[in-house]
Amino acid sequence: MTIAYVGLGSNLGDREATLRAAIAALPGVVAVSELRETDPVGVTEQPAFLNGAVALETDLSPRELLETLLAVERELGRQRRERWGPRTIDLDLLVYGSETVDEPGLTVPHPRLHERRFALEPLAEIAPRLVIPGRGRVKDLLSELD
Ligand code: GSY
Repeated sequence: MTIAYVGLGSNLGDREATLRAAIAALPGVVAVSELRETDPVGVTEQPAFLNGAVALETDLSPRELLETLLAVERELGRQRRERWGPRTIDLDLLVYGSETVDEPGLTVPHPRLHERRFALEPLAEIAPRLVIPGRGRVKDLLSELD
């Protein structure tokens, strides 16, 4: 079994209900962070996000877990339109144990995790001692953002 970390985000519709439904649909959840409202990063002219993170204990491979996340997003009505635009639900595979993966459509750890406060803060809450493979301790990465 591997512990994997998944980032959650929503900035359309009933954000909290959608994120809670996603958490309920994900297999093997062992920890859930607070959900926090965050200003949009990247395209700033869009509604505020609600973000969080969960830890999962899984025997799925990284690719199978990604497919599971995409299936949950589809179930919850995500339509893929603008790449950086508003979305009802976003589930990002952030970390998969100590593994690194670099394949078409799947990069783990998430390639922008180390620069995203909205992803690092909930991760630090549920896994304060987590080391992000190739990047370092989640707490150090957060303090480097200041
Ligand atoms: O995958 C990230 C989606 N996203 C977010 C987000 O989840 N939270 C915040 N605060 N800004 C964001 N910009 C994008 S794209």
